[in-house]
Amino acid sequence: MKGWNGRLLRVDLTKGKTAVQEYSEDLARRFLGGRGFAVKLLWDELKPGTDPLSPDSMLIFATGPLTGFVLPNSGKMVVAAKSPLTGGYGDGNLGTQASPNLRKTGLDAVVVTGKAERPSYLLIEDDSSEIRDATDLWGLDSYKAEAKLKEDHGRTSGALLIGPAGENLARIATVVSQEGRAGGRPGMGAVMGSKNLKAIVIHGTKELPAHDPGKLKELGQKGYQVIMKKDNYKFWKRQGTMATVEWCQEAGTLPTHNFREGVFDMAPDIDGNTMEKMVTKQRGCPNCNMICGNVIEDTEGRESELDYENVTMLGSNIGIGDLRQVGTLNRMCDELGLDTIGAGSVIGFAMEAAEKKLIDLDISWGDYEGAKKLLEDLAYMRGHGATLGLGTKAAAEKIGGGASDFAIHVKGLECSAYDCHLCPGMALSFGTSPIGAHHKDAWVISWEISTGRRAEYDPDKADKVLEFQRIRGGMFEGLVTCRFPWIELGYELDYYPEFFEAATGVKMSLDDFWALGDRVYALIRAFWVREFGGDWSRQMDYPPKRWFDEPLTKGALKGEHLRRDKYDELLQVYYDKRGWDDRGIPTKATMERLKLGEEAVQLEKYVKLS
Ligand code: PTT
Ligand code: SF4
Repeated sequence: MKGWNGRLLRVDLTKGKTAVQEYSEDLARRFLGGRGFAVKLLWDELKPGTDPLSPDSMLIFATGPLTGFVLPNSGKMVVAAKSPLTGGYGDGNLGTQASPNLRKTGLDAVVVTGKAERPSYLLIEDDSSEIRDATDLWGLDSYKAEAKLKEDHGRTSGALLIGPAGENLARIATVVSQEGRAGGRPGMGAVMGSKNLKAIVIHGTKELPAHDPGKLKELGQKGYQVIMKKDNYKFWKRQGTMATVEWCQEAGTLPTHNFREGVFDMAPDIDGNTMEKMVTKQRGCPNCNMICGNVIEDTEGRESELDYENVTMLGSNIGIGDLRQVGTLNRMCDELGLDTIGAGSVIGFAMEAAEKKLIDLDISWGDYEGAKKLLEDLAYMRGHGATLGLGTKAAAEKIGGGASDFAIHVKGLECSAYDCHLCPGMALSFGTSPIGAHHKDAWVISWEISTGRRAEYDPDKADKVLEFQRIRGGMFEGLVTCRFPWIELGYELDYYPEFFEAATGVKMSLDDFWALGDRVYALIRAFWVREFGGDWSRQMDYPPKRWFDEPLTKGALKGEHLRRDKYDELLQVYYDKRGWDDRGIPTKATMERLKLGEEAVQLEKYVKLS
């Protein structure tokens, strides 16, 4: 096999052993890499009902066949596990030096099981791998721990870490890297913490095995040039994802006060234009020429790398309109290893619960000091943080008194930063995302608004969600490269089959990639259904209750809300297009068509397939 290394590293922390394993060509061809590998390994090897925070759980770091080659934006990696936040499949995608380094050790993925007796880190250097003592790193924030590891193992190594949040099993803990990259929103940091694994340090020096290295080099060079000539390139380099604040405010979709409203009075104070005046430097992922991490100084003069989601969830969603204060909260999340979206959502939820006197917590909208304190408590799972750190859904269930009505999540994963009172397409995207309410798979909101969203529930919205899920959730999460060249600058998708063929020697058309995406989606859905059994229902594909029942009270969209019956019809259109039954479960025929016949037989042990 070219393109793929064909090997993964097995790490059993209980036994203190590591072993390299060759994997089959069938796995590569049927599941490609990244998310595809992750779900297939979890499906085959994780016993249904396993506690995600027990030693039996699996934590997977997976690259894809394009990762690490000198091609546009190929420095990404998928981190996946059964989620302790949702109880279903969970993953995230981060850009880090650890990605190309892993590939250059001759590996494509690392699968961690067991639990180390004491705090440990894993060191992978070309052909050697070793579990080392991390007692002196445990308790350190991610910046300090990474600095120490880099001091010991060199600046060219890559490190994946957890902060105190992961150590203390906060269910909204992520994996972090490079002072500002983070991935694994559905609690992947907690899974790592439950294994007593503080970090993975990777250093690789091998040549990546390309099918046609000359062609790949030529395509890569051309790719970077094409990207630089795109119309939006210069503006992107200035604002990155932060431009979204302004247009979301204009469109009335900016998450505000725990998604009660879609406009925020102080939005201009936290938008991309304000940020531009404050930027001190930019950071990004490896192999990228459109780097988008804009760094500002926070209230204490420390660096904080901003992105749209971070700024709005820790800004407008909790009523804070000072970008340096938002920068501090963002920096704290990176240090503590908390997901900014989860944290901003939980804090907004807590502010509303306090306002409604459902919890005895001294915090209110815009309360910066209160938010800082709560972030610490969330990461250390102490005080109110012990409940709120379980995530919005679980916390609301514990608090009771109607708190679930304003818990903003799907399947337990907090919503990314798009208010959907009048965006049924984006609501469907959140509803059917394979990990809970994340925008990563089908970010249809820009299309929906630009094409006149008042044709509200047209079936073409289901088509768009499906199309984006295939491209973003299927192809990009399988090849494991950043999707921003395509979605942000219009870099043509046709380049990707060319890259893939030069890397692997395998011809795949875009349609083949879509079929691959459908296969991965069906298996992820099967995983959820296997975990939830009789508790699974189509209601799990519904967006938060608030968007149906509580109309907006401000701005041009005042009075708007989602319609339940119409949403349900749109969901059915989506199911029909996917070949899933009216419970949202792939039919037997669909599974067979997608070359998941064996998996269908296994699934039938848990649920009768249509
Ligand atoms: C991603 C989610 C996002 S999505 C953001 S900002 W975004 C938040 N970032 C966080 C952060 O930072 N620190 C922190 N402690 N928590 C954070 N939580 C939030 O996590 C990220 C970019 C971005 S910025 C996006 S959209 C794109 N995402 C991609 C993706 O998912 N797949 C892919 N093939 N390419 C992508 N390119 C873009 O990458 P999750 P990063 Mg992230 C600091 O992880 O779990 O998927 O959630 O990886 O390296 O930081 O790059 O407006
Ligand atoms: Fe990373 Fe941004 Fe470059 Fe994508 S565009 S690879 S997120 S720096």
